[in-house]
Amino acid sequence: MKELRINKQRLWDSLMEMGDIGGTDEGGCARLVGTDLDKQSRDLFTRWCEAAGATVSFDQFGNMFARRPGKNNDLPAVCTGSHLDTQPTGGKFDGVFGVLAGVEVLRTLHENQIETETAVEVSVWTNEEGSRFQPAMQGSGVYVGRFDLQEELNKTDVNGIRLGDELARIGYIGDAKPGSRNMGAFFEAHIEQGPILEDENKTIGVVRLGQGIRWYNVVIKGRSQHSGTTPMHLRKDAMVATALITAEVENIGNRHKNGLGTVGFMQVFPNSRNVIPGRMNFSIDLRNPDAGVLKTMNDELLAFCEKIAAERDLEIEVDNYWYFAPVEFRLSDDVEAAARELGYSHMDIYAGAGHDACYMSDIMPSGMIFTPCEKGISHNPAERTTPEQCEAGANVLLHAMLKASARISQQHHQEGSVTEVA
Ligand code: HGY
Ligand code: MN
Ligand code: MN
Repeated sequence: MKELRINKQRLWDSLMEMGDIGGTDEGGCARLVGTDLDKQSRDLFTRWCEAAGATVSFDQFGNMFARRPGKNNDLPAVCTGSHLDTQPTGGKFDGVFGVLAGVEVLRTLHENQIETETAVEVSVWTNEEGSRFQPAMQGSGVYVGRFDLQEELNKTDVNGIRLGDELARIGYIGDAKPGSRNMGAFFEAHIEQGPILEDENKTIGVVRLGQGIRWYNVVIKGRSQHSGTTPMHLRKDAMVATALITAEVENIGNRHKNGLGTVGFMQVFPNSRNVIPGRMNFSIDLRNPDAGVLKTMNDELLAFCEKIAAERDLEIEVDNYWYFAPVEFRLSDDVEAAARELGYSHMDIYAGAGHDACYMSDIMPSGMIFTPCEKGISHNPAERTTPEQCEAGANVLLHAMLKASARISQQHHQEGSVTEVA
């Protein structure tokens, strides 16, 4: 088994073929959850997995599972997966590399007629990006019980379209209850989406931790008035308050070690050139690998918004509707051992982006494998990586999964029953 390797060209060709579904002129990909393009990508994933001897099913939230049986199918399966949905101006590799690395594992096992100790599964998680519908990592969050299924199916996009209706329309609402599968280990391969591996000239990132994230919806209510007749000192201008808070989000990010603060989404009402904006809706994204620092950043933000509301006599609602604490990956030693045995340069790293593996860690030991991306650019059509980097990540995934599968089986024979593989 040690000599087993994935097929680099086949993986790369699949990445390019999948990237054509929603492909953009700038070489990126725009494939939002619940769209016809999402359906096409899911259908293609299904065809590929079935051709590799797996059976594909999906649950009530559209999360997909391609299952390849092993020697003992009563044991918890070893799983991998990521997401096929992209940002509106995304690249071809964010999420998709992890899914297709999993498909390449299935193909490699199938063509070499390898019977794994446990079943192997490749999953596709609905709406990881959190762009069209919020929050991010919605599908894995529903699966592990962080979010309520119905509540999330009822989420609507900016046009009032309901996610549940879109998933039904594209034929990806299944019968299975999310969270009902017998899984014992989860790995996710993903491009780093940052510049560190490239900068350190390392091929593999052994991800030890996923950083904490806080997302906010902010609504500022002032008063719409004529821009030509309202003296400056009599205004209740929601836009200026938004600008001050946006600048403070940057200050909060800069003020704290590893602090990150972003305002990425904004709606202006009435959004007319000669009307003082009376209402603003916008997003705030705060991140930090240290839960305590992230809480301090949160407190500073809330205090600043209160100050602006009082000084400018505005109504400011700050809803911290999504939070997840930093998470340690318990299977990172398998990732490191696989990288070392395969002779790939590697280093410890932490995940700046949220990933489905962060939630899967709630219910089973998980691990992540990072591979470099050019200049660390991601969430951008210029997102690039190479066939060799994808090959390395998929080979590490294959061997980390084989290690975990053998360990689950070994534990079973020693202890009689296995619930998870730490
Ligand atoms: O927001 C994130 O970090 C991820 O891309 N959903
Ligand atoms: Mn991703
Ligand atoms: Mn992403």
